[in-house]
Amino acid sequence: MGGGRPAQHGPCAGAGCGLLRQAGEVVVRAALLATLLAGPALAQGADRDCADFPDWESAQRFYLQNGGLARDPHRLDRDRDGIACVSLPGAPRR
Ligand SMILES: [Ca+2]
Repeated sequence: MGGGRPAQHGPCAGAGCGLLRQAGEVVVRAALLATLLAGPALAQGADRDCADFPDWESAQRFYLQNGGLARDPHRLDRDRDGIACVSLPGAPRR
């Protein structure tokens, strides 16, 4: 018996097989790229930005409903002063 290494005598030994494998890699890379590009777009439904709110009050309400300063999963309060989206109309002046 010749050990546990089976010889590689498949039908895919010529240049045509190499091309086929190359095409397969391109498809895999394209799919990977599509996933990377689609990722942020898909996440847009979940993540909210200040630009998603018509005014400061609705942004602030959403921010407080989502944990406020303690959590702020949407990063609406970047400077962490408890006031979300100061750039929106209706935001309190400091
Ligand atoms: Ca703030």
